[in-house]
Amino acid sequence: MTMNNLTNNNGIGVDKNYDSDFCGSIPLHLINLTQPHGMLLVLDSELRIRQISENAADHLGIPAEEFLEKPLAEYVNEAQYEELLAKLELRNQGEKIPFTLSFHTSGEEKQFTALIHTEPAYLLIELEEGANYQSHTITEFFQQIKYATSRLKQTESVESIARVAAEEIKRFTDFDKVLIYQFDKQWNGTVIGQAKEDDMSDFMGLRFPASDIPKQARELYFKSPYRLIPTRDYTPVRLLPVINPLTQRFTDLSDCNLRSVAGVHLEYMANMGIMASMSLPIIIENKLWGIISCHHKTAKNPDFEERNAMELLSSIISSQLAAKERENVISLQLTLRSKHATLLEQLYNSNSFVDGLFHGETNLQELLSLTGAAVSYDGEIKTMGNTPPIQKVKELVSWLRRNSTEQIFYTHHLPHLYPNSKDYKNEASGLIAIPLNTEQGEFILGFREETLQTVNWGGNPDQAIQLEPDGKKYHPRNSFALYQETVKFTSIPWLEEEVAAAETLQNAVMGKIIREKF
Ligand code: BLA
Repeated sequence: MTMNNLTNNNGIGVDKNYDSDFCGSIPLHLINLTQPHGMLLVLDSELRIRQISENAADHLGIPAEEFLEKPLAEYVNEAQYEELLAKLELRNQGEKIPFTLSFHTSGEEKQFTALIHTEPAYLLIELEEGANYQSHTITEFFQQIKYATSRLKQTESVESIARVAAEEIKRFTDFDKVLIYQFDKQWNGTVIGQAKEDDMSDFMGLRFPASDIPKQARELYFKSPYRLIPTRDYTPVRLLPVINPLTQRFTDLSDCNLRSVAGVHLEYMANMGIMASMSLPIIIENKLWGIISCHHKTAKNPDFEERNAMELLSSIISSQLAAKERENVISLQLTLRSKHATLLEQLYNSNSFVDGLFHGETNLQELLSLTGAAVSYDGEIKTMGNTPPIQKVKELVSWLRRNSTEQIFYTHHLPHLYPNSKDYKNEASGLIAIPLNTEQGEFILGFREETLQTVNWGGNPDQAIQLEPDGKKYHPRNSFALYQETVKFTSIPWLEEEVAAAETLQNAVMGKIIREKF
């Protein structure tokens, strides 16, 4: 495997933190507003209606106020009500329970898909019209998911999983565009898989700044398996009464599907030229690895079964990606371990540890994918490959001595931390310093050359937040057209596994030094 397999999306060189506190502090959960494609009911422990979304009349033909303080049992199918009670008996706190609920309010029975959220002080019921169980058969779904899974299993790399995942979700849902979006360490993200209609703009390979999906929005993916906005063109619906009488606060809508959307994001969707959007998390080892983002030019509201199937697909995709990443790590570890074993043997059989590191079947440069290396030991500097001039290495060693501890120090943008090194960026934009004796200025130094990288942003990230002159109103950027940034003074980043290999090497060399000395 080449190193690039693991590093091409590691956010090389993007030093600027685009994770905006400003966007991150927009409250999403205490907004007291819902989207109108469903209704929200807040019930007390006796299942009386204590708060209701004002659009009740649109869905049930009776003004919202009339429902307040009434028992839910008064309006719904009796058998279903009994079933609901039984389900509530078995519930776990925080669990969402989906089922069908029929209301008889306007002379006829109207079927809703209901989702119950249990909170300590109350129950939330979200109701959406049109439980359309006839539209798909279970067999149809099962076949489609089975087909998608078998295609995913045949893939060879993270990139091909992303491509197949986008294709399969698009085929399954008919969204106009489906994107697989991977976060980097700084929460910027890159589109690594795409399937789209021809007239949709091409986002493949584009990077988007962290502020586009701020922290609190990212965290909600741990509470809700998807975020669905069937249309951005809607009038938000208020809850009646405004304050939840059971808590004397606004009702927390964190994990409600119907939660109304932050204005800035609705504008963002308009700027992207889409009307509907749905996103699902890719969670690996309890971390948000990425999202599956689906766009549609016109309004679109996948039904409950479709959403459930998408949830299932997204977890299958997550586990395929997790397995592939794990495989990549193991294969890199194996390569490093085998080089390491050879190097250790060489080290022990050589006259001096420097000889052992520099000469033989393998060497330090190969082990850590360096473009140059130096050893500062016993008052002398020895080098291999392309390195800064000896005098400069000496100065670098003094800097390290003043600033570093006994721990391994590594950076893939040395010139940002130590501006004097700009002169030799071609040899050492990346540095790994393995201390042997920091006080004496004894180090093994690994260098990586500058790797100029072009980052393709979806719109200028420095213009991601547009503040109006009043300093209060703000907008998202209005162009997602390619904006290229050339990142200078950086090398290919160091992988965790390489740093671990450097640590093992440090111990081995220390052992060798002790034996050389005594
Ligand atoms: C929400 N931003 C989101 C969401 C996505 C994105 C996926 C979740 C809601 C959804 O699924 O539509 C961003 N969508 C993307 C990106 C791609 C994509 C990057 O398809 C790339 C392919 N947004 C801004 C600015 C702010 C901001 C400047 O551009 C803040 C000032 C905030 N984005 C913002 C907020 C939400 C959001 C607050 C949450 C909206 C909500 O859930 O109500």
